[in-house]
Amino acid sequence: LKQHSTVYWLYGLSGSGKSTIANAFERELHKSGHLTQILDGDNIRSGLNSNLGFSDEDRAENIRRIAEVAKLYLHSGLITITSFICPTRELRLLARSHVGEADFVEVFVKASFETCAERDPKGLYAKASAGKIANFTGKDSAFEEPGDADDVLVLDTENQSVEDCVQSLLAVHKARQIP
Ligand code: GGZ
Repeated sequence: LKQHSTVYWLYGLSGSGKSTIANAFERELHKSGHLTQILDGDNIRSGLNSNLGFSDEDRAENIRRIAEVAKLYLHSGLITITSFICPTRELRLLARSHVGEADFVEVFVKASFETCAERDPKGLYAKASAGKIANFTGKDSAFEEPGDADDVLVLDTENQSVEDCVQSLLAVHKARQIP
């Protein structure tokens, strides 16, 4: 196997651009013949984790299982891209330690709560502000941005295009390939 597998751990607020970037990154990886697997709400929260909600406890269990599944894909040689809010530094550290430091790339998809609320692609921010969603991230459930010391690639979707973000990921990917 030529590719060096990696888990690209994308995280950020709902509406920050995680899925869009994950999908565009995957398309580019496919063009160069790589095998990939995206893990996101559509294939994890709807199935494996359908018994979990959005309490702190459930989010932690959600992330724990995702990290375990990501590790399985990683070890089968697939480039694995995860796309979840993963709201706390503690959860990111937990994911990193489950997957293993050497194969984990932490990617913060950065956009402010206000920007995400303006984009509101699924109408969730409107619902949350009407009090119809409990524990909504950024409103009544915390989101911690990474600290300066964290080993993290920041993709600022308020100031960078999707293409620019994908280029940053591809540069990391290229640097990680065994010559
Ligand atoms: C945040 C919620 C909530 C609450 C449902 N808070 O934009 P989306 O819709 O498709 O992505 C969000 C997704 C968040 O699930 P994660 O598994 O990524 O969260 S975590 O990592 O914190 O466990 C959103 C939807 O689920 N959603 N209720 N209360 N987002």
